[in-house]
Amino acid sequence: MTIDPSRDLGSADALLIVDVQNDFCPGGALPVPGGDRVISILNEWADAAQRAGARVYASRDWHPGDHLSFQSEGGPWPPHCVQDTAGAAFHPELRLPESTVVVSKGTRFDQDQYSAFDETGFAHELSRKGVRRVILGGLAEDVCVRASALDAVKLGFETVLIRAATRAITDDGREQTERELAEAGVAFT
Ligand code: VGL
Ligand code: ZN
Repeated sequence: MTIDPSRDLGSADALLIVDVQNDFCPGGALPVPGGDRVISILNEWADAAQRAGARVYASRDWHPGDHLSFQSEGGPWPPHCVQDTAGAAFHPELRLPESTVVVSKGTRFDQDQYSAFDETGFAHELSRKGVRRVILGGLAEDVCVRASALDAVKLGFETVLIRAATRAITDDGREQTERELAEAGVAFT
């Protein structure tokens, strides 16, 4: 599937920019290889979305300082995206339209939230705004992009991953994720 962002977007579309935060980019606490390479592409999509009347959402990983997903607490990850730190800020080159709505996740004390839909009310927001198609990109393809895309299809949204605008933590993760997403009904552009 090919979506031309300058022609094919409309008010029933939402662009979801997943976790383009300093900690997931080179130099950050949990860097995704090439993570900053997604930024210029997402900037173009965000511009086009705004011009077309499509909604723009940006999710962020937003953890309490001693989150249970951190290795120090027995979790799988180094400390990252701690609320109100520089690492948790959106990458400075990411240009979000003023109307962008932020979806915070990873705030729960009792379990991690990889998906932007996981107990955030996000699906409700999209439905309320008449959104039928979710177009997404960002970081990391094999973690939070994966979980968000799987939830989006499961919730009945037409779901499209901008393949050039996402990067995985591992090459294996990328392959496995793309196979899984395709099987689930996620389209790629
Ligand atoms: C993520 C690992 C831990 C992500 C969040 O945004 O992909 N990955 N927390
Ligand atoms: Zn996290």
